[in-house]
Amino acid sequence: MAVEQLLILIKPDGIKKSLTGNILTKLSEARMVIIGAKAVKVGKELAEQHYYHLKDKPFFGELVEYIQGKIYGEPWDRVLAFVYQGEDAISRMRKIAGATNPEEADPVSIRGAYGRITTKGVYENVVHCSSDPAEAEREIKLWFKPEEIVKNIYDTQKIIAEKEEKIIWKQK
Ligand code: DAT
Ligand code: MG
Repeated sequence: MAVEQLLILIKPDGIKKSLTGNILTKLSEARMVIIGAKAVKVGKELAEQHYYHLKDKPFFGELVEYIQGKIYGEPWDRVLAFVYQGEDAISRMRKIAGATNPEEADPVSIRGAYGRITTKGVYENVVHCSSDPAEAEREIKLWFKPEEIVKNIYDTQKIIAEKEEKIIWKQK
């Protein structure tokens, strides 16, 4: 067994249904550690990059809008992003999350208990869970900056960024 890390997202439907606590409780049964956590308002580019492997599917446009929470609007149009680390983390967390199709997922899994398919055919399956170590690394690097993760999990490099625009807290 190897120590792995993965990206978990609580999708906008999970936030709208006020399931954050329930989801984190279920995930905590796996006894893994959270090494990164934040709320993200998902832009189109991030959404498309996250789901790039599905770009040729007929449901891609709706999937991109769903992860952005467009159908729900303010204040549900965001996701909560987490990086978890633990032994065999990916397969164990995917088991707790359940199958992609919420109608086919184990009823006690997160997706089985809380997911649904909309009349438009969108799988509102409440959480995202990385599928393998390579995807996990790609997704974690897409969603998090090195300094947002409390542990060094991938190699980093230092650069001098000149003329980089940055927003900082206003001085009083
Ligand atoms: P997973 O999220 O279980 O890793 P995936 O990567 O194959 O599954 O697909 C990503 C998301 O796309 C999934 O959470 C829901 C949506 N999706 C997948 N297959 C679908 C389908 N046949 N119809 C509608 N949405 C689908
Ligand atoms: Mg996937």
